[in-house]
Amino acid sequence: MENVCLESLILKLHDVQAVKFGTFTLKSGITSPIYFDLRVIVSHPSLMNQVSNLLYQCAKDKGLKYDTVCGVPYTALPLATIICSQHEMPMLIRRKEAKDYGTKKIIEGTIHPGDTCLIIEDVVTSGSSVMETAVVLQEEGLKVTDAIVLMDREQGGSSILAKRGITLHSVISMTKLLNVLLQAQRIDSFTAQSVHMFIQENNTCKPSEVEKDGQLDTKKLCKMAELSYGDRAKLQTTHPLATQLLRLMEEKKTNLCVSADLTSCEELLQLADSLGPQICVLKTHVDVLQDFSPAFTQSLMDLALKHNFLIFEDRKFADIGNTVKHQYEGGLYQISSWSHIVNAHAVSGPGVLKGLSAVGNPLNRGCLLIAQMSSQGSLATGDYTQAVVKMAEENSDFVFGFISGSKISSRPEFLHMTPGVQMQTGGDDLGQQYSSPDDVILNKGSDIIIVGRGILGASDRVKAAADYRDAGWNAYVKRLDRSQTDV
Ligand code: S5P
Repeated sequence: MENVCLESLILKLHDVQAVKFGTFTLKSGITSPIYFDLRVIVSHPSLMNQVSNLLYQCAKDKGLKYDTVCGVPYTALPLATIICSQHEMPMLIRRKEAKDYGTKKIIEGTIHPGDTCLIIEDVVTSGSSVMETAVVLQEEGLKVTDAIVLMDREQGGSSILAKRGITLHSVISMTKLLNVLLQAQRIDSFTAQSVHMFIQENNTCKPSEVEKDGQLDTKKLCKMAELSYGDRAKLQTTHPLATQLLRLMEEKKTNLCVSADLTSCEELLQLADSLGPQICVLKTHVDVLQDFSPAFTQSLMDLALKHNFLIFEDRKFADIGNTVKHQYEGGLYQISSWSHIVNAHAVSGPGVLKGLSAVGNPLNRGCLLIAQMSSQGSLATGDYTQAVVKMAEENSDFVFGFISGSKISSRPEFLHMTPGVQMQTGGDDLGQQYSSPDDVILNKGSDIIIVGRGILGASDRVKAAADYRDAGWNAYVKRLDRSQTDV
């Protein structure tokens, strides 16, 4: 196949946004740095022709012999149509659902049992869609031995299909796609690397794991390995503070962080004592306390020990290294002496972490980088968020996670903590935006919900905290269950 032809196709696919880079939450809840939406190409006729020609050419180059063609619904359907029309070949259409009236047929077209049918598909991840189509065709007596796909995400689909006797041929490999876009400076090497890493880490479709009674279990086709909090605590790469946190979350069965935004030390300590058993982290804004004293921090540390939670001073450091070092260690609050966790903006560059870690590392403290914010119009999005992830990876001796709206790193050693959480979604009149615990944990793949006014504003704070704790934990359990059954 002509290399030039492939390169121009890859660039055109990028032009029309059939391939996108950023932070995308997949159906499985997993966050991916790359997303394919080949459906858009139906609006670009010359691209449709080019893709169809390449698919046809691929089958020809491989010397495939077939009698009929079937496109996996829906995107590959028009592609198969073009191929069959241009080369005057018979085609079959697979319905997604059998008609509930009339013939109840699931395959449209004239079926000649014993004929060989070539399957056409746009993108393959686990191979489950190709397999579903193959099974339907085989049930009608057709032979299916090969499938041609435009893009193979290289996440195990081809080995799954091979197990079933179907050879997958791809026009574009992930490696080729990334190389062409990198060379054309459409993406930078960091993006290419993070996609490579994501593919490697999520290549969990192992044929041996999806066999049941010698048969492939389609339900378990693509097990997106989701580790429990407890298992993540055991990883060698996990920061010691994150290990401690993950362990206590597993033990106490809570992923709730209460944001104790109160102005009186006594009230805050009472809150910490009453909610202590329900929470994994207590977050403070120590500078809003009217009566701060060093004795308060000692009492708070005692309560953290008593109830086994961590303290997180939400200081959001954002200055040059030398300044944040002093802000963290000294001044009125001496934050480093009592707060296990702090957070920082990445806007000033890695120097902020150098300054903070010089103080925090000897004390076994850890830091969260602010990668996204819950407030309306936040500038922490897209490339900025990606750069924050990179900075975290490069400073993982001190950084163990993120403040973010969703899971933004696929590395299981990083923790994601999400603020802007309430049962009642919506917002306040100063730009805060709320998501539900279910949405944050189950759909967005975050690890910890941070709840302030959702609990503080309730008439019974203990009961409200119990409700948030249940909601957060149930969503996590659901997510784990789902990862065992996702295709
Ligand atoms: O993006 C952010 C980051 C943080 S740390 N959005 C936030 O709301 N926060 C903090 O989370 C905020 O400073 C406040 O302490 C808490 C949210 O409080 P709530 O009352 O709106 O739940």
